[in-house]
Amino acid sequence: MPRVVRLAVAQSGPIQKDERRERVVARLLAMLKQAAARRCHLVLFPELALTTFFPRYYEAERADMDRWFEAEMPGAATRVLFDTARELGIGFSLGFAELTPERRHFNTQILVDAEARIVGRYRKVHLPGHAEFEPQRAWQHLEKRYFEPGDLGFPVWRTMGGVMGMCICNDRRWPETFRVMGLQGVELVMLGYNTPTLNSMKPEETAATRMHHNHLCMQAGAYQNACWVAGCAKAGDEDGYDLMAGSCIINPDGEIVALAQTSDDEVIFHDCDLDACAFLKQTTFDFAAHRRIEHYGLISSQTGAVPPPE
Ligand code: CDV
Repeated sequence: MPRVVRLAVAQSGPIQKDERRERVVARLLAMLKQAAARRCHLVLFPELALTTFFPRYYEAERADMDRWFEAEMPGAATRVLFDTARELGIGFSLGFAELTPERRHFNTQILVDAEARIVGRYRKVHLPGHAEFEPQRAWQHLEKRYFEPGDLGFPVWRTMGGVMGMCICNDRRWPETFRVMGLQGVELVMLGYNTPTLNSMKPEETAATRMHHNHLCMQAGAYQNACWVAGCAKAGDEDGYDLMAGSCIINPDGEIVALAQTSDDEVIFHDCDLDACAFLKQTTFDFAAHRRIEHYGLISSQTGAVPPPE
């Protein structure tokens, strides 16, 4: 029997600063129901799916940003998502800003099974941007101010018929992200993203080039680790700042098999045959047969590049 996960990627359109959680959750619910009507097993929502992309705003007092965080999951506003998913028998993966009981702040994504149990939790490891206000930027990206780096590594979970992993936005640009999950036999990696359409430090970089980077790194991650990859954008104009769309599902050959056409709420679907990972995992990317770890030491012993002396 093939192991087919019918996957929905529920791209979000923009969320404005004053949009209440309840209204956002209603939008997510509408997409969850669309996916259930198409008999999907699993729906992927974006990074920080419940709020506007608040790290673009500077706040001198960090605690004043706690209103963007969820101290409970599910909480009052999100419980309906869990209850409805359980009734419909559909799993989902959701990104949100997590405030722990110890008052730690993480950019988090969870994996929820068809019984509405949280079976996986990932906390973003690669936090882009900066911690202080930087006037030279066209807009701010203060993830390093409001979050601490994830403390859970890149785990994978055997659930919903396959081996599932997650990462978040900037993580997709780092081959290490996918390889650590590849080394655990991952078959489907789900990630959400909030990526500005333009570069705050390089105005001449085109939106097309940035979309190319977006897809390039996810396609490479899929192929080089022989797994499915799904990327879910929060897209469109948030408070005058445009986020790219381009949500997609990528097969283990690195090919895009489903692609969002709009910059708004939009659900795309694909039947992901997890057994399609096996061929490359057993041949070109049979890690046990071909990897040469005696030459990879620098990857985990050094962060910055050190060119040879002049
Ligand atoms: N949310 C993100 O992590 N965004 C980054 C941007 C700032 C480059 C990304 O890698 O898409």
